[in-house]
Amino acid sequence: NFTYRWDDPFLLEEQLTDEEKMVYETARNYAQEKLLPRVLTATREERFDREIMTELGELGLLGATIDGYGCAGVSHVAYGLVARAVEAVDSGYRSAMSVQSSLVMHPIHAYGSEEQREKFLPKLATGEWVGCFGLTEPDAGSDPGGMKTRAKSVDGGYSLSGAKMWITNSPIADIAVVWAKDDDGVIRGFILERGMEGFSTPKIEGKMSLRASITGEIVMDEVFVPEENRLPNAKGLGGPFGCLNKARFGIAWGAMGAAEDCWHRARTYTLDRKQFGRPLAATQLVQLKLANMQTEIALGLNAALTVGRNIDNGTWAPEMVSLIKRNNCGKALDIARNARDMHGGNGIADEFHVIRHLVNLETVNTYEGTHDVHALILGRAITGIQAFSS
Ligand code: TGC
Ligand code: FAD
Repeated sequence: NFTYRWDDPFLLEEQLTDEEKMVYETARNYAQEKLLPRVLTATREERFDREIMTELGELGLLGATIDGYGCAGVSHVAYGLVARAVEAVDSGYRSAMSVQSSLVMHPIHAYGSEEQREKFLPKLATGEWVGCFGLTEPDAGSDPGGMKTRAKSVDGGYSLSGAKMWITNSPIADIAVVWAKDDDGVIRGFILERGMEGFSTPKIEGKMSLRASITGEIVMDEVFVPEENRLPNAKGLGGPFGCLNKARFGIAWGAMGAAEDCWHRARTYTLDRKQFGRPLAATQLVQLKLANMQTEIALGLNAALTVGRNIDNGTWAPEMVSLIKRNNCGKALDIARNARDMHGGNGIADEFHVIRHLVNLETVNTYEGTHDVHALILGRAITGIQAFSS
């Protein structure tokens, strides 16, 4: 009696709670009705529409896993489903959502004082304030421990100097969670606020990927940051990595959302398009490609669901997240490349969407730990030998 569902072969939907289904439907409807219609011009004009943050906030989609402070308090699986729905439209929009949720609100919630939580979280939850996360530097990307930004102790707080590079949302951010080394060389987290003297966030122009997301630098020239803006409970690289675990988990879902969009578009296109007197979808090569896409998406989504359930149950390790971030981003990139190819010449036109997913996924495969860096994280766990440095 059982009917096979080609678009959900392992019945992922039936493994979700009613609340998770509702969150996914809300995010999906919003993404398809409000984000999709503006993504082409935003990409052409290399523009991020600031109001997207307030729209996401109104729907309760920012910092959604946090309990209280105006946040929804839903499961990590629900958070992953939001990433999947939003990234089905554009990885850049998912970036804006995940930076705010996992890289700004999460550290304030996890490492902040009660005063910091009350001051910042409600405004970040509504999208009234936008945040960014400054870890990467011009000379410290995969190796953030090599950062040069310093937080010198001064009367009443710290003086921050240094530069952060490739920072999502920084040009429009009201606050920045910045990681810097203190006088003892220990990495600490600080909340910088727009208007602080010596704090600027120039935009990076000319990106060929993630053009609907705004990216910039964070330049700090002896910025005075009062003691009350230091995150009291973050010490060492574990602070920023604790945030990255959350964001990488969301990316594993998000990349599958982009892959699904490419797969569905490739299916529709090849069913409609006729060459040699029959639909492209009637050829064995095309069916093989569609079957490969389906297989990787089904496996990737179910792996993400498994890790999400583990996170919600407290039985997880960062390596699980590395495995799905690496796999799902790499597989999504392959799927987007194939979908582009299956669209022929039309595949390079933005109105067919697959080329945009493809170039976006180049970034997604690189940020939050590159594909190869996650292989090394897994390799270290498998062998007990770290292969990052000599
Ligand atoms: P390592 O010796 O491995 O660790 C140093 C300390 O950190 C702890 N730690 C973790 N804690 C929690 N979760 C994790 N995933 C952790 N990984 C490490 C570790 O226990 C240790 O703690 P302690 O107390 O003993 O000091 O550090 P390493 O310097 O050898 O690191 C190597 C490596 C490659 C694993 C790491 O540096 C790495 O993951 N590099 C990738 C960098 C990265 O992901 N950058 C992301 C920047 S943010 C971004 O891209 C946002 S894009 C957002 C968007 O737009 O969506
Ligand atoms: P590198 O570390 O220089 O790596 C270059 C190449 O060398 C890669 O292929 C890498 O895999 C390889 N490599 C590095 N080390 C090793 C090794 N030991 N063994 C073998 N191969 C190695 N960062 C933030 O802090 N906040 C943000 O909001 C943010 N947003 C971003 C948005 C965009 C659009 C982009 C492109 C990046 C963003 N990043 C952000 C930065 C991102 O996390 C880094 O680009 C990423 O971590 C890689 O660092 P890198 O660019 O310096 O490359």
